[in-house]
Amino acid sequence: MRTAKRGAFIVLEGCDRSGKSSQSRLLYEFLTSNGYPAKHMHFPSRTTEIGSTINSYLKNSKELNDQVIHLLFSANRWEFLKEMQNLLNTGTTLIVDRYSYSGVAYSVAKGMDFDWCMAPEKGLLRPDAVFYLKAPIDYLIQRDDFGRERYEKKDFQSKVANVFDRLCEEQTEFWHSIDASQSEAVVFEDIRLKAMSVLNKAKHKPLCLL
Ligand code: T5A
Ligand code: NA
Repeated sequence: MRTAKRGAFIVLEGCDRSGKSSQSRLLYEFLTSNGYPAKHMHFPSRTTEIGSTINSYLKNSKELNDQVIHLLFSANRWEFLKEMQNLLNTGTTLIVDRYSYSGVAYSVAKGMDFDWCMAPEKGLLRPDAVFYLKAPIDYLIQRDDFGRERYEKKDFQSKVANVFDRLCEEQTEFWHSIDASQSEAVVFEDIRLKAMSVLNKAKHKPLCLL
């Protein structure tokens, strides 16, 4: 049976200030200006009720226990599952700034169990590619505004990086490490080339679940 060509599901991950928002915006703009249907998304999506609770937590104006905030971050992704599925199946490429891997990395960095953290992500869509923006923490903490939100502390970010490193080593078939300490333009060139290859391959592959 012939199926319509689907869009690609591309995720950008990395520590705080690694450039995910800048690079995902550049990629989205590049794709749309070259005629590829695309949508730019960001997790947490602070626009829903769950997202607004997450926002209060990140801004340190609300306290929640570690399990509760973990499940809220995950629930926030579940809120968008149907929409993401529909967009991908109708040919739109999704450029997503953070996803389940941030959910796992930040909670595991607190000392929580990896499998427990991954469990609520099961059944969400699996990305075609994860671009992991990696740079030394000492370098990232010098970027603008570092330290404003809850998790922006050097020791904690090092633990987060260890989890991302582990995920990247274990899932080499779809994780791509990107040197995020280069200039914005050089980082983007790397991402753009990799993204075009992912777009071409995704057309012929079924969507999978985590
Ligand atoms: N979180 C998130 C969880 O704990 N669980 C979850 O499930 C999820 C989804 C908020 C927090 O939530 C946690 C992780 C986070 O701690 P967020 O809303 O994505 O997550 O955080 P933001 O504050 O929006 O974004 P980040 O701090 O992660 O920054 P970005 O998006 O990585 O970086 P960006 O592009 O905004 O750039 C940061 C600064 O660096 C400069 C930019 O101009 C900017 O000033 N910059 C560069 N400078 C030099 N060279 C380059 N190549 C540069 N690229 C960017
Ligand atoms: Na941040």
